Amino acid sequence: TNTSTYKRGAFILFEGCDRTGKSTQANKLFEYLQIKGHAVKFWKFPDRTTPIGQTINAYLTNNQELDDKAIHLLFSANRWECMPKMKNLLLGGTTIIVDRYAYSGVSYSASKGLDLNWCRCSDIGLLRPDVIIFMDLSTEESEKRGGFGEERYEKKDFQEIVRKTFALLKEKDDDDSLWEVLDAKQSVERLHEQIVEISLDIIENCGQLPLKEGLWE
Ligand code: FDM
Ligand code: MG
Repeated sequence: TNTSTYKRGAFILFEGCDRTGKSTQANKLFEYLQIKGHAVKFWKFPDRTTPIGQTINAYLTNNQELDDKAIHLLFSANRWECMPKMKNLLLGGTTIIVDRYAYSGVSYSASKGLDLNWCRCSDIGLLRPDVIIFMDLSTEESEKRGGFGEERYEKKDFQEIVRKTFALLKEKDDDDSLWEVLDAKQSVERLHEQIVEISLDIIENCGQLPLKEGLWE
């Protein structure tokens, strides 16, 4: 029998287009794990609290214009600046639930016409998620959910392209088994049940494995 009690935390990532229920489900999972006594933390990208994040916020709220490549690199830098903290949490046994990451980074930027492989470069080497919970919803359905907001990118035609780019990214991913694609049209409760099952399994099984570094390497 294994007498070791040490377990690292799991890196559970939520990805998908706008209005697919990512934040709702990520928060529900966070509350569930907290109540069950897990050490858990919630992280959202972009992290708008840092100086880089504040520039990203100004861009997203249409208060600042930036070259497509420049803003792409800022989104990426915003992840890199969080790596030391995230790494320490995971090594310390805390599970992190992350709302968006490099997959959004590449999908949104490439959907503007930037080269997909160029877009991946700046995120190579980041921590790897243990699972990607991909909330999949047709753009018609997401639009029905009270409509898109006022931020840059929150437009039906653009979201349509982003959804296709996400699909392409999954198809090209060597780590295809990381992806759990969920039909986001299901009820909040039904989705939550599936996400809890997936997450408990990941938390249980990744604990003894070393931290996964080197995204897309
Ligand atoms: N977004 C998010 C990007 O374009 N690149 C990135 O690297 C990340 C993390 O920012 F439209 C886009 C996706 C979305 C916007 O995200 C803000 P939220 O989750 O809707 O706040
Ligand atoms: Mg949004």
